[in-house]
Amino acid sequence: MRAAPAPPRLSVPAVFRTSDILPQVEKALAGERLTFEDGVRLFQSEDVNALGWAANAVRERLHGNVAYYLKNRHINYTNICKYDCMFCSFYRKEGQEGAWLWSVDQVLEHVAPYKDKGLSEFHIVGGVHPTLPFSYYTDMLRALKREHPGVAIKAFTAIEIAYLAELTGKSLGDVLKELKAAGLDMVPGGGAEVFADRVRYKVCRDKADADRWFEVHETAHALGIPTNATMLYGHIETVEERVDHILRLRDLQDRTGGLKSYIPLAYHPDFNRLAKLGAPSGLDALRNVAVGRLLLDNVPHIKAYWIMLGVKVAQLALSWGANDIDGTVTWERIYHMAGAETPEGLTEERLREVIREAGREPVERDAFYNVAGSEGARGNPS
Ligand code: V47
Repeated sequence: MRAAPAPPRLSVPAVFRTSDILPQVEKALAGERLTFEDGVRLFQSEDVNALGWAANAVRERLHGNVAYYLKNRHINYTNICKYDCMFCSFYRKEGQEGAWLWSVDQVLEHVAPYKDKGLSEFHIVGGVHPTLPFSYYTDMLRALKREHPGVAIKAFTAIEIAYLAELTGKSLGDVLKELKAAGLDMVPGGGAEVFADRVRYKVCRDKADADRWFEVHETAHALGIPTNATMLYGHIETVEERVDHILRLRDLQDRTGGLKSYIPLAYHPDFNRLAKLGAPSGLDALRNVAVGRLLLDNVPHIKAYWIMLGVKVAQLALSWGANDIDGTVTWERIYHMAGAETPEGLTEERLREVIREAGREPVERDAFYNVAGSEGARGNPS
């Protein structure tokens, strides 16, 4: 039998041959791992065209013209939080105006209209509630699995999970095992913020530190629970701190292989204590997507979360390294309470159109990035 032809070798277009990031672009094209210094250079370069071209070349080598989306629903079950992170507009204290906490029945009511509608995923994130018992979390998972057996549950950031270990006195492994037995399928990427101690001390000093965030994700991976990872950029972090953050994620992935996607999150400045900093630019959003793609050579999916980027920047990001746009969502609170002007959800038809308008081929996936309807896919794709 004849061997499959080797993939075509890409070469750098003439227009980029004088770029200050030519060495980094060439390394990325050759599949060589980029260093910390390379990452800093990529963030600092003015040559955004070369950066975007390189990230897109790597993206297309991995994923061709496909852009993934999924049918999902967000469940923000409470915004009551024992922490008060400076960038957050979502949290309230118990009894404060605008605070909410849903009972398990209210959670079920919230998603009841979507039963048997072909959803693939529930995305569940809340504040770190100071008085809820552990049984609330396991009851919620069990009830959702009972009512929606085909829907994968991606729930609770590492910060919520670290708190549950503190609350119960159990190990992270035991907490995660119990959550998994109750229905947890995946852990979302939130709570990562920026890993550098300097940043965390200034903007979110009370919650779990970077080491603990990694412990949660590493423990989840060891138990067969895949996770995502985020970085909240565009506030007080330096370029070096961004690169350090991304490379710590790359190290984690080398150890475990459990990360499904990386999601750079743009800081939204309305109604929180960092508001005077303003929002990062659309260009910075694209740069973060592209550098993420180039540095994270071992993470398969880079997500342009349309809720946070806005539909138009998310469309551009699909040609700057991203291969996923997230989902239909419906009723998202974390970004909308921080001034996001995107709709709170999109229909599947519109999401497919958004991807097509960006010149990409929409492909529905399940929570684990299996093509919906394919063998091995979970959820109930319609
Ligand atoms: O951890 C909070 C961020 C995160 C603001 O795993 C803010 O698929 C910007 O984790 N401006 C939660 N960001 C969201 C999250 C997420 C989102 C999309 C997909 C996935 C996934 C996970 O939101 C928090 C924090 O980093 N955040 N406030 C703000 N004002």
